[in-house]
Amino acid sequence: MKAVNSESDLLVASLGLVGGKNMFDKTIENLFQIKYPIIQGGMAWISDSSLASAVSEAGGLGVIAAGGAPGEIVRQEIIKTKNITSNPFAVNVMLLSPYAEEVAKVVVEEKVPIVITGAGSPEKYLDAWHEAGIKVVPVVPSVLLGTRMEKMGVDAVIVEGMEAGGHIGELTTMALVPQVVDALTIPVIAAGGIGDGRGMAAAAMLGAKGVQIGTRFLVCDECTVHENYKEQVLKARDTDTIVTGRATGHPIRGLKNKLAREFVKLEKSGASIEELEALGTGALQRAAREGDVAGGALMAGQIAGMVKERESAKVIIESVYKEAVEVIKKVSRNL
Ligand code: TUI
Repeated sequence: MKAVNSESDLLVASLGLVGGKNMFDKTIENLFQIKYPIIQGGMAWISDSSLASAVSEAGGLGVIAAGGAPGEIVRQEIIKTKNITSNPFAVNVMLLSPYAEEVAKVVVEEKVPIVITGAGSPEKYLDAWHEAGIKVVPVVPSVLLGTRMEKMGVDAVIVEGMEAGGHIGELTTMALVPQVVDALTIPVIAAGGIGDGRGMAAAAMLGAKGVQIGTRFLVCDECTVHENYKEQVLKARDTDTIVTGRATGHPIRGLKNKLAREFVKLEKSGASIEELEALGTGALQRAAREGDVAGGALMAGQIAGMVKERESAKVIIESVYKEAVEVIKKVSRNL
């Protein structure tokens, strides 16, 4: 930390506003060659070339989610994205996928500039990806995993709190981000519970160099998720998400619906992991592509309650950034 000379310097320093120590030092913009340090969440069955290219065109980092898709499907999405935008974009490789290995090869062949990994460690692919010039950014839910990833040589980490939608860890963004920031020297990107400029400003205060936003992009104009899914997110209140699957070791946050209630009931009755997993299989696809909002899995984060508008990806990115700068200025004026 820089020398602190007065009480007001101390306040400014504690707010993370000292040059080179906060989100606005352009670390992430330089690392990814993007205009805004806003990364779109890689949502399985949802984040395709349409959403990713719109976000990248608008100056954020668009992300194609490989989810559980085969390598050739992911390749098609990569090719479509390259045809729409010449800006950098990323592929999110979900490491629990049976196709993770082939997707890992496709991203090298297609010269994808950035790979984000979820639900595991990217260790076995790291050397091949780095040799191909790919920046590797794992999502981590704890200090221990963050430390392990830094030692492994990854380029940055996305620290995801349990406010996020989908597969989550146990800690909140507020508690987790500063602890990982303290433990690591590589850039930290905050995720989970961030949906507007206030959330982005808060993440900057915690020491994050960028943010990842999923749920708000889910309802945006360029997102091809089923209309019924969008309507459920737009209708959601603050208390409308629930975590299921703690018993299977794969806790998932999503909107409360018939499937989630059945899942919780089965979990409470001590059902086997196999039985629970059978109920979850194909559920996200059913909701995201077929619009089955009762029997499908409506994965979404806790900020669903404040997502009330359909906007373009460009409007979302520009307004989140502008609001973050405004609230930071407003708070610092009162010091
Ligand atoms: O991956 C996510 N969110 C997801 S993946 C997904 S698709 C899915 N479908 C069914 C079952 C499971 C997933 C929906 N949402 N977020 C990133 C994330 N990564 N959250 C937590 C983690 C994580 C967990 C364990 C990262 C690393 C990790 O490492 C364990 C190890 O192998 O050491």
